[in-house]
Amino acid sequence: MLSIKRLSSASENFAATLRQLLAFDASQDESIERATADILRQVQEHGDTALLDYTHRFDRVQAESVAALEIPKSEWQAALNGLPADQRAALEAAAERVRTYHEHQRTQSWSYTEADGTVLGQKITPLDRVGLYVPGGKAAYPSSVLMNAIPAKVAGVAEVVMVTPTPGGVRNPIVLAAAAIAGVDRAWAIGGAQAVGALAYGTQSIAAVDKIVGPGNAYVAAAKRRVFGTVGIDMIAGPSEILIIADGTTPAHWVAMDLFSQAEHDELAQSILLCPDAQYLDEVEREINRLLPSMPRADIIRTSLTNRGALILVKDIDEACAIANDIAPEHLEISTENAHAVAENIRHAGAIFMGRFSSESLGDYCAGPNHVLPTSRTARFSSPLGVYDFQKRSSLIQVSHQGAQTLGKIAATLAYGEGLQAHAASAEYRLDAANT
Ligand code: HSO
Ligand code: ZN
Repeated sequence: MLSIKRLSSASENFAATLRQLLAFDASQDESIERATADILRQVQEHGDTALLDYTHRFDRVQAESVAALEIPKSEWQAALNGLPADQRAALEAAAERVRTYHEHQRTQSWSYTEADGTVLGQKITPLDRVGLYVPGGKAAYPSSVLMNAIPAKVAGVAEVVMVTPTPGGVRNPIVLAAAAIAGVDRAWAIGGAQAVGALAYGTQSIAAVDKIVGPGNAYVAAAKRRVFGTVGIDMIAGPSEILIIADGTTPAHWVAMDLFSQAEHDELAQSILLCPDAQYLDEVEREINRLLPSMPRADIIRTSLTNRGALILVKDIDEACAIANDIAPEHLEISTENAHAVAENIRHAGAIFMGRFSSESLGDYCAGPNHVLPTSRTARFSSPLGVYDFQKRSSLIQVSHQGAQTLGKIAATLAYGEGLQAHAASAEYRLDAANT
């Protein structure tokens, strides 16, 4: 039997208990910090040599040059051709849907002209070069390659390069196939903090990028944090989360499996169910216990649900929405009648899945929206990864002769107020009065 917490919003200490449940120790490990700082310094100072060294040491891959670690396009193509037909078709269908969705996110440059002829606007430009980190081993998700690379390509990024560790030299063919489908431009078999350093600072063989995206282990996360500022980064993702609001109309085993679908990612993942019907919560708990033994990742699911999961009895769906807004989950499933109307009350969630047929797993792979989402309550202020993360904005200012008269006086007055004589003079030079 699995002991998942049963809570009730009516209990006196509910608020404190919920806080405790959500708390997640994000403190950085000192030894990882030190090791990462050292690796980054070595890569910055010694470039290719350091990269080769670490790749030998950590991945047991001995290469003569960084060029030899580049994974040639022919190998990606072979990986794609070697996929079972259904895998390939599914990857291609997912990529197509993700592309179509993200095409809706493209923003346009804009400008407007004032009465005196002054033109003001905003120009959108894609980033030049983006680096995509893809973890090796268990957490190498081809779906994440699509979710990271496609929005960059839709944004118009000229060069998307991928790095991925290949411990023991073993390359993941589905990751390579996904890179081919997503339109990644180049890839190297390197990983860890050293790969992040190579992307951030550039080496003799690898040109520096402007932004690094993609998930990674604690060393990769620490390295991304450290290089932020030299390059942009997407986010430091925490463990996956799912929150389900149910009214009892969805089959209980569907909901149980949805909770599992996040829990199976890792022991720290968080799966929570909110429902106003105690009997339905009992039913879901029974289904959890019935289904668990059949899951290949039962151990991970059990740990995650026991330590961080909960089935919570709420007063009604309105209260469930209020609690959901407080939790600000990465994924919210509204498994109720009239889910669309319920969603009107949701302000904070990375992705909102409405209705019993919208399982999070469909969103993880192929619905179209991105599966890189804000975790650990950051949905209060941040958004899914999107095309906008690969574009930037420049302000446009073209002041007319007439505009310079009005603006010149305002600017000069403010500049004198700030004690900045050169600012004032440069505005005043452009006043007609100054030139008569
Ligand atoms: N649910 C994960 C993404 C993913 N799921 C990849 C399966 N593969 C993000 O929280
Ligand atoms: Zn998932």
